[in-house]
Amino acid sequence: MQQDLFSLADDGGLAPIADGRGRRLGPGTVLFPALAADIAGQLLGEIERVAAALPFRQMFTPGGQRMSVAMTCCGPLGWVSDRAGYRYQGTDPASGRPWPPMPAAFRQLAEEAAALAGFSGFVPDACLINRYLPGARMSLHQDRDERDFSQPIVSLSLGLPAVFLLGGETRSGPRQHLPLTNGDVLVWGGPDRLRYHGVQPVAAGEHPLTGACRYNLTFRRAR
Ligand code: MD3
Ligand code: FE
Repeated sequence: MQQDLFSLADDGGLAPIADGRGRRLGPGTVLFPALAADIAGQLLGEIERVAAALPFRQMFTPGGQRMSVAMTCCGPLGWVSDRAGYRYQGTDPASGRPWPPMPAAFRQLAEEAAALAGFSGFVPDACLINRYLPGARMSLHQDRDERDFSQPIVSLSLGLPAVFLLGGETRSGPRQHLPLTNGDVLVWGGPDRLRYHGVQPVAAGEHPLTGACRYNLTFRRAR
């Protein structure tokens, strides 16, 4: 598997990989600090174009709770949550129309980061864009609506910082607290693909690029 390309650290992690830009956080998890910082402005422009076509909205959990994070999607498939459950589908349920196309700069970044982490050949078919205003959070969960868990997920953070929680394979148990800041790219797959994770409430603040806002993009292979 691709995992063989990884250089496992003797110190239990944090070994530089892929020409020194990445830091290993787990057997299948690599953080690339500020990898996208130089193109953050361009990426934000693309987010604004997607959101002009499909505005951010707060979805509801199957249990009927409104999520604090607002979302939009782009690419062939989008993720939907409502009373019927969680799923990927090819059209926006509100409009019945296809999702906005995935900007080339998004797909390029996702594919490059995945390859740097050892997942060459990753081609995302869905991009979920989460918007966190101060106070918004994401409770501990697994990402398991995708068909093939051998495919990694790539995440990009923009704007205000947040504390990311990285747990294990069960909901209980210890969690790593990991600050994510503007331009950070995180790739996880292989044995880490089903780890529980979440985001602590975003603190109020002002970011020069995004204002009082954090964005997180996740690139997935849903089907
Ligand atoms: C490492 N988003 O959309 S992405 C989500 O910041 C989601 O908006 C978060 O969780 C956000 O489903 C976190 C970073 C992430 C996500 C899942 C992981 C890192 C992970 C699972 C295992 C290991
Ligand atoms: Fe998640």
